[in-house]
Amino acid sequence: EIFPGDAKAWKSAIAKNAESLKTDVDSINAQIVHHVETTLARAAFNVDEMAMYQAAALSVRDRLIHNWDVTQTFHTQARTKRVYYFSLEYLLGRGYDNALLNLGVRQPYNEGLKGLGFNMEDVIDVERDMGLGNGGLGRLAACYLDSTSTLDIPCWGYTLRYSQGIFKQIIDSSGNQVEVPDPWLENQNPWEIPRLDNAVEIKFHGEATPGEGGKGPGTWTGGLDVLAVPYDIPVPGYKTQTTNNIRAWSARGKVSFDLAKFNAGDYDAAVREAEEAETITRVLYPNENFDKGKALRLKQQYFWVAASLHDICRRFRKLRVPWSEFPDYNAIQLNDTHPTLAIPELMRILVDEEGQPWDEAWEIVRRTFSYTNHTVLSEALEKWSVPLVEWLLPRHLQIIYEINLDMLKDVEKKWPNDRARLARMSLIEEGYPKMVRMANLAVVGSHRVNGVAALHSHLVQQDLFPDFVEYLGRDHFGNVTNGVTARRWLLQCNPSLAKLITDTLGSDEWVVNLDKLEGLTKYAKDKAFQKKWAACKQANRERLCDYIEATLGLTVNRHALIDVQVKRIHEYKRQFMNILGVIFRYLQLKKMSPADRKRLVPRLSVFAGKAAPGYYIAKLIIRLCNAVSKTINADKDIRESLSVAFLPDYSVSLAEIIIPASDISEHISTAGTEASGTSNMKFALNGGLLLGTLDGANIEIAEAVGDENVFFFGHVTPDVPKLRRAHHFGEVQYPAELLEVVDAIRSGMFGEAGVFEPLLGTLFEGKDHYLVSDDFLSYLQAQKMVDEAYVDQPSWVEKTINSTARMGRFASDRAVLQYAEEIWNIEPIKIPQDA
Ligand code: B1H
Repeated sequence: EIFPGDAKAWKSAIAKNAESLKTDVDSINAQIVHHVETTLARAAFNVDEMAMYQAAALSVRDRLIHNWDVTQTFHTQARTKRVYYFSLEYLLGRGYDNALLNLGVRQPYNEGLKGLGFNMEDVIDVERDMGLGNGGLGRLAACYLDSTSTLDIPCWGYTLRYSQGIFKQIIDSSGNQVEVPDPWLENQNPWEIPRLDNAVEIKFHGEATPGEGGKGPGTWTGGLDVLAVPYDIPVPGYKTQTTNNIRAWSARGKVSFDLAKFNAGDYDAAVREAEEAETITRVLYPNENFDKGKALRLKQQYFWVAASLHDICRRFRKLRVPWSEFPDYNAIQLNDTHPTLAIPELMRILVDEEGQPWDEAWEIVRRTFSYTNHTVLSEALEKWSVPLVEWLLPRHLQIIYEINLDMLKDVEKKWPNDRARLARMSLIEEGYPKMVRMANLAVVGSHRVNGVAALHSHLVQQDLFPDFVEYLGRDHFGNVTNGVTARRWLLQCNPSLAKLITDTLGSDEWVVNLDKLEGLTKYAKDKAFQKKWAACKQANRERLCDYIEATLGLTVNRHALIDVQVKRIHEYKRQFMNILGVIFRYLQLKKMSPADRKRLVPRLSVFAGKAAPGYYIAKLIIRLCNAVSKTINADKDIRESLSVAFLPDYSVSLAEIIIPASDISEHISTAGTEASGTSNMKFALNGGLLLGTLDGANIEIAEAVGDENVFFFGHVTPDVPKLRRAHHFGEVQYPAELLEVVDAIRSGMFGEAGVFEPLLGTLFEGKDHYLVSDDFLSYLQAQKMVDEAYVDQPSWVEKTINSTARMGRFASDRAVLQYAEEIWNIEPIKIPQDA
């Protein structure tokens, strides 16, 4: 019954076809040439690097699709539970090198390409990043999918297929950020499989009626229909056949079906409507840690969760088991509040369409969902205006009100006459207009809420949801500290160090069991090993210096200590403090004699990161970095001792060059503001030391690698409120060092001074919300300690070895296993050989 027609014919054809997946060099080349000649329709003389990349990538895609098919068929037939990771962002970066490594075919591809006249690195370099995310949150989702596949945990990611991912950043001649669109699909994308036949209809607007007594089945009719077309991106695990899936929805207008309008002769109106539908997935919102409350964003969110739930429910119905068993087959992780509409949407499906009683439906919903909070910044907490929700999703608003009523009744029973508590907990915030609090909805609609680092999870419970902790109990809340995949963030981005580690440990097991790195500690003092370790760092340093020279035309001291801060530009992340520190160092150097200067550790300060297009102060920070770099890099007296590079267009692939080269990386957010951070983990894993505040995962990293191997400074979270109060009441002493730097900027040392006034203004008159002035001195002291420690190279290298060796617990494999055990209730399942 599996094969239509002759089973023998099928089996023999399948076996023949499997030969095209052989991994010897000749077979691989034959596959590549097959795609050159047929898919690309080109002749050998007409193959450039782009064409070679495309043909090679298509041959890799064939392998991925094969594994994908086997995986999905097996999971379906075994009726396994699946995890669905709902994330509006997947910052995947490039796919080619990663797939080769995970499939274990990098070596033969390398040789094969050489034979065909191409260099692997050059071919890798023509691939565009899949930039479907802003920063940490989107990259975390990508790391987690890599881990689910590697760990053989059945999992699908659900997201949107934006025509325009994160913008490309250009720096103009004044040092300003300019945003240009990134048409990432222009050269076609070999990593996606269109499933045009699996499109889903999504409805907006229309009329809704509530069910009887509020909890009965309601109705929702009329309105605008849009098509959601799925594109599947296979996610290979490392040396396993398990290949999970990211399903990305693309919006399509329904014009071809709109016969009524055609018949009425209103052709262009029909086309316009379709065009409008397509705007839903036109662009990724480029804000990070900020909620702008745009209607189109709400449309994106509903379009995405409705299509995804439709898919999941369709699959569930085929199992022919009662709806009460839905949570036994499906676990849905909400990556921040962006997919929270999935909660009322699943209620709507269960109550209105499947006739489930409300209370049972609510039980199913809560057992299915869990919610990860990624920020405590109030400006990032999502709230949607009630009139907007009512206009776009009238039935969902009714359902939200019903959920709210139920909850408030319950709270009233537990804490009678506590009006303030009801107001705080309500899913609806009073005001003009009223607002739906998505975080509150996500908390009550889930069985588990987690933060992303120990400190952050504590703040989530203490500051964000204290009432819900009392109401739902401590066990409703927890922590899963973030992690990163060692496949991309060591094996792939740092091949020389990866090889040294494998050779030293005598095995590459660390790639899937990062705790094995611990074995390196016993070589930390070994002179010969230290030498090899330092040589890897130097090679990576040179690679970054080459890149800087090629992109900025800037020649730098190739033995300088590389001090890096790369991440989204935000006031809370305090790149401002970093560049003020750079200016301070410059002023010091200017005061020194040439001989004294020579004695100081030379520095290269590297910045990179995008600012949200509408974030004026963040853009001024970028401008200041560029202005400072211009002055310093042009100063011949200083050149050997200090240079500054702002690298444009930070991305996953740029991170892969920068991270392995760093000696020091800065994670210097105001205490209590950075939920976790994940690049801190990548830097430490690659033998870089952290310069940081006691914030996010920094704290746990220090615990793991040892206090002696990090440089920490600054105030701690409990200090923050009283420091802010002091600013408010004008009771602050500004350190002379800071005022000296501010004066230097105002003097015009870095070009036209006036333009930076709004930025400098954030330091004074009660506006220093992120406490730059309070932490500046201890920041400078920490930088001094870095200089002093670096002079003793053997001890420095020992620190970096120990740091890498103790980073095992920051593997995304550990994090995903924790989710699987504590939240998803799902177990790994290996795909059998004969599947
Ligand atoms: C993080 C976001 C975020 N937290 C809103 N919150 C967005 C919020 O488009 N939006 O509306 C986009 C992103 N991103 C980051 O998540 C935290 O700041 C990091 O500290 C953390 O490491 C990362 C992953 O947990």
